[in-house]
Amino acid sequence: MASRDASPSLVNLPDGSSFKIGIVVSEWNADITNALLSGAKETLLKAGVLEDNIEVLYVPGSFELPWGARQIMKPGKKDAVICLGCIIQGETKHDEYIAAAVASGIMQLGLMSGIPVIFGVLTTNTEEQAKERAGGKHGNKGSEAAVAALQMAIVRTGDTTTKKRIGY
Ligand code: DLZ
Repeated sequence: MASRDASPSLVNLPDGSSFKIGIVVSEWNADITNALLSGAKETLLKAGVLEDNIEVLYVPGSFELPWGARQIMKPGKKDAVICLGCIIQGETKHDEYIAAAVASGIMQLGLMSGIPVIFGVLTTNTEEQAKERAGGKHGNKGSEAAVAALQMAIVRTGDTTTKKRIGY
């Protein structure tokens, strides 16, 4: 299975105390996306991000995530935006169309705005696989998205001396 060298729970968690983070959450498969949201918020708070500096916006489905991200980032007001969704394969190819559009939209928005937009969208074959990645045996991808957001916020500031925390 593809993975990073170390689980985000083991790497040094960046200091997020100066950051403002937006989180956009899809309401489709809400039990999964709310678990991703819990993981993301928990990680941001552990990194020192202030609760008041975490803004959450719900959108109807994953297809609307790029629009929501554009809405929440209000140029200059966010250091990173996290998109959380869960697209599960069905009888038709809807999952492929939605996932491709969301990935492309998120990438374009990040490049155009200069604000990192993080892809925290599960694209699984089954609900069981999604549960395993939303606090199950494969960890919580919302938490991993939060770590990516913090890392990218630091890269964006160009401040590579930002203090690191050890574990969490
Ligand atoms: C319509 C739809 C379907 C069939 N499946 C999903 C899904 O698995 N995950 C998800 O996040 N959203 C799904 N949607 C909703 C679309 O993302 C979108 O909200 C609607 O097509 C309205 O634009």
